Amino acid sequence: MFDKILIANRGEIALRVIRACREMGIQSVAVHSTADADAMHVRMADESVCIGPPAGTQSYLNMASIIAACEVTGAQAIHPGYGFLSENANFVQIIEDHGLTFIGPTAEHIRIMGDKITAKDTMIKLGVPCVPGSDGGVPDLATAKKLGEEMGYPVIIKATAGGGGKGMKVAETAEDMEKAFMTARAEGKANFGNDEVYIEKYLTTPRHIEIQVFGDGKGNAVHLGERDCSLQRRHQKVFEEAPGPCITPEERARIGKICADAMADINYIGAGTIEFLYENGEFYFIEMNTRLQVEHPVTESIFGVDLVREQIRVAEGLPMSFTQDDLEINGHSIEVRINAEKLPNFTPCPGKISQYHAPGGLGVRMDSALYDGYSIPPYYDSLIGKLIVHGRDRPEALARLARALGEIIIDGIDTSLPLFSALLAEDDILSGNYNIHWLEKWLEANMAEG
Ligand code: MV4
Repeated sequence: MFDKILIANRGEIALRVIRACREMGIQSVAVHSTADADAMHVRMADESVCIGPPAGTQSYLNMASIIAACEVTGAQAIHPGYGFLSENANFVQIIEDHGLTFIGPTAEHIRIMGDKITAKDTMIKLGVPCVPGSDGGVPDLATAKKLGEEMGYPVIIKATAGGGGKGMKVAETAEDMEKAFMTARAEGKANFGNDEVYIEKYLTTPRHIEIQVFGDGKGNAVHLGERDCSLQRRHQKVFEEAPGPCITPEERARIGKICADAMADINYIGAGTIEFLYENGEFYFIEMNTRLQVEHPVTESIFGVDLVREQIRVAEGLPMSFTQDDLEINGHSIEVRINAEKLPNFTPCPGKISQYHAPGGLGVRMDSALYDGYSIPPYYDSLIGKLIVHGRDRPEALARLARALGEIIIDGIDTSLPLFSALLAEDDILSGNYNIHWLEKWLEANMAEG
C-alpha cells in the first residue's frame, strides 16, 4: 500500500487528490513553481517541494524535478491530475524506470489513444461504433478527394495527433478539399510534429456525449454512464451534466456495456473517458482520454463514488470497490467551470481575489483552490473553480445551480460567472435542447464580441 503520494499538479485538482489521500490515510506531497509558493495546494498538502520557475514547461512539466521530488520525500506514487503530464506516455515510462507507480493507465494505452488513427483502429476492433471514414491515414490529396466522393460531403480532415480543435478542417464540398487537407496537415505538423491525417464523414448537429469507464487492469471494467458536454466555446467545455438529458436508460446500458467490455478486453487500468458524437440516436466514437477529467465530479455525484480513491486503489493492485451491478444513478448533476476571464471576449483576467465566498448547502460542491487575498498567477490555465450541483432530478439541479450562483462571491477579478446566470434564462438550456454548436451561436447573438 502507498503511504505517500506526490501530486504533479496545482489548483483545484491538486486539492481533489490531496482530499482523497487524506481520507485514505495516505500522506500527500505537493509540488509547486516559485509562482505558486502561496497556493492552496501547497498549504493543504502534508509536504511540499518547489520544482522550478513559473513557466509550466520548467515546473509542472519538468519530469526530472518531479522524479527528484519523489526521491527526496519518499513518495511511492505520482498522481498527475489532468493536463500537464497526465497523458504523457514517456513520463509513465520514466516513473516506472525509477521504481515508482504512475496513478493512471499504462504507457502503452496512453500511446495508443494519443494517436487518433491508432485509437480509432483499436476501437473498431473492439466493437465500438465509430464515425464512418478513411481506413487509417490518408496519404495524399488524390486519395482524400476520392474518399470525399465515395463518402459524400461534408467531410472532416483531422490530424492524427490533433487536439483542442487544432489540425481539424471541414470540407463542405469537393472544392474545399485541397485547402482543408493541406491546412489540417500543416497544423498537425506545426503543432504536434506529425502531419498524418484521416478523414471522417462530418456530422452537422451532434451532441458531445462521453462515457466514463474504469478498469482494474486485470480484465475487469465498468462504465459510469455518460456526461453531456456539448456546451463548449472554442473546444473549451463550459457546462457539463450527467446523465445526458437526451440519453435513455436503454441507450446508456447498450453503449456503456460496449465501452466497459472494450476496456476489459484491453486490461485497461484506472479512469478513462470514451468520447462520442451522438446524432439521431446513434453513437460515433471520436477519441479517448486516458485521464481523470475536469468534469468527473458530475459522475461522482450521481453514482456516489470517489473516482480518485478508486484510481489509487487500482494503482495499488486492489480491486475496484464496486461492480457494474452496484452502480446505480441517483438524480442529476451539473457542473459549471468558473474561469478568471473577462466577458464578452473571455480575456484571461488574473489578479488578486479581494473576497471569496463559496456557495454551500444541500447538493452543492465547490471545488476551488481560491481563498481571500490569493493572487491568481498569469502563467497557467484560467480555471479557478468548478461549481457542481446535484438534485433528485434535472429541474432540481438547475434550481440549485441558480441558487448557488447567487451565493458565490469572487471579488477583485472578472470571472465567467455572469455567463451561467444568463444561460439559466434560456429555454433551450432549461429543456436540455442543445448541441455542440448551440453555445457559439448563442454567444454570437448575445455577447457581441468586441
Ligand atoms: C467531429 C465533428 C463532426 N463530425 N467529427 C472537435 C474536437 C475533437 N474532439 C472532435 N471535434 C469534432 N469532431 C466529425 N466526424 C465535430 C467536432 C466538433 C466538436 C465536437 C465536440 C464538441 C464540440 C465541438 C465543436 C466543434 C466541432
